[in-house]
Amino acid sequence: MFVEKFRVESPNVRYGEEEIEAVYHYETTDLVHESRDGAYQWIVRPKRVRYDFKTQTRVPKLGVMLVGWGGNNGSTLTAGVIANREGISWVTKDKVQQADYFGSLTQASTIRVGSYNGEEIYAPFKSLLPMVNPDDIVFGGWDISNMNMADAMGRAKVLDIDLQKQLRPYMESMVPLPGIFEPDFVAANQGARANNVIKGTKSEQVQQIIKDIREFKEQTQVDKVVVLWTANTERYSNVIVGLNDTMENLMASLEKNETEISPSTLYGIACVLENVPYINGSPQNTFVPGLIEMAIQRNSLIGGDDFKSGQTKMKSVLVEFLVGAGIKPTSIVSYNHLGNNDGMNLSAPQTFRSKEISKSNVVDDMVSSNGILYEPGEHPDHVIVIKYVPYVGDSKRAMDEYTSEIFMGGRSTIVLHNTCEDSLLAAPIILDLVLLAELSTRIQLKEEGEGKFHSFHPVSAILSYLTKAPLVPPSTPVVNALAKQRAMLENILRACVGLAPENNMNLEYK
Ligand code: NAI
Ligand code: DG6
Repeated sequence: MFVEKFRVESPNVRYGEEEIEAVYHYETTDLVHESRDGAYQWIVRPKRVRYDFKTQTRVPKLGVMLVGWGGNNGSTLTAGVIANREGISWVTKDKVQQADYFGSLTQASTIRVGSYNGEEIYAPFKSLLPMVNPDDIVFGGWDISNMNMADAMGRAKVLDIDLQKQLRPYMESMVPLPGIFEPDFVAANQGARANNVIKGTKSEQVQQIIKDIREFKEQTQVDKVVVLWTANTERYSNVIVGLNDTMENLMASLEKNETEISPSTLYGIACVLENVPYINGSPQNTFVPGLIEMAIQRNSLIGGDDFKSGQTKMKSVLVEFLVGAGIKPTSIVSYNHLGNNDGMNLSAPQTFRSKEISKSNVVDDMVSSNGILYEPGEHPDHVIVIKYVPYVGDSKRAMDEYTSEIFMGGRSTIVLHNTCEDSLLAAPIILDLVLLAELSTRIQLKEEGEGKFHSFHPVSAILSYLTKAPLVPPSTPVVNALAKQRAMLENILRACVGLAPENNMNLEYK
């Protein structure tokens, strides 16, 4: 059964005018490795830690500034939100289609709130805590191409033409601000697009981005801004001692106009200086150590890397299932071909390499979780291939072959073929990233014994479900398994209203 909303009644929860306050008992374990009777053994000690959470209930008017606004993802997301806001429907060859938010975790998925008369009761994910309604987001941003958003939507060739015609009047006057461009960081084939660029030194470019954010806030009268990179995949920047390894060195390099600071890092510096959340939807190492240090010092939210849309989501589900079932994946081969501008940019070896890295690491935690199947250091063969095939446009083809060892030396091979519309998968993920980033800045917590409330760690691991290579605070384990990532996010939001984590035990029926 489905309910639209619910409210928790408990001595541990108080819904106030300004805040929801909750006391939550975190059940966890302490592990000790100690010598007893001459032999080392692991001791596990269950422990219970009290946490207090408070969540501001006033939902701000949110501005979202996209870097690469005029690209396929940026134009598709903007169009999709306007279509939802205006209640637009359009005619396809099959039916009259209504605008929706399918593919968004916050807008189109549910959580289980309990059972009633033997029936499971579900409510929208977004009903857990007050969240920004995506229809109310004000969009803006930068692009190195000066095309207005209506034409950009046409260039992307993603949305049905009847829908595009209805959206044009809303989007024609939206024009991206000039962006920071450095040809060396992207494929040479992207240069032809760059007719809208910020001139000057790197330091001046950062100042311009800060000015743009302030002016956007002023003009749109939004309360908060989130900035998200959905521009071209860049090559990795070199991490060099003295250049970008510490905050101090990064800022000194900025003043020296060092060429190795990438555009995505420059936008990041501007956002951190301005205390505006900044999320990286592409695979490159935007968050060099110096920028991470700076975000931590200034307590400014950063999140990334690389939207997790199709193939990688499937991979993190499938490999978790196989390894969790005691089956040993030994070879994983993933092919993609696509024909959009992203595909064209990825046809250069250095940008492909960034994507290869973020697509390759996603099975590491699952493999290392099972010492019965894998020797220390052993890893399945894992190959990533991406080819540019202009004709298929945004309709990406993803083909995967998983070979595994099963009982008694047997082999099992699973082959998947997915035809998917790349930007229609990515747009709702962008929405979730900005909505959850905004929400997480309204949550404060304190652990038993801590005097003061504080915000979540600025390196936002709670966004992991949405990214291929989750950026996590230093010395934090990276979790790629999709079900665990979703459970982490859902359970943290449940804790904010004093609800126990979803444990699926159903003991009341046992
Ligand atoms: P796109 O190529 O259509 O759009 C990128 C836009 O960024 C272009 O309009 C370009 O002019 C602009 N741009 C390039 N450099 C810029 C800069 N320095 N400053 C401002 N604007 C700049 O690409 P698409 O399909 O929208 O993808 C965007 C990014 O998202 C890519 O890096 C892609 O790898 C990543 N991504 C996409 C996924 C998907 O399913 N669509 C999934 C995972 C990641
Ligand atoms: C080719 O892989 C193009 C990419 O930008 C992908 O579309 C994107 O990284 C999505 O990857 P995945 O693995 O999440 O489907």
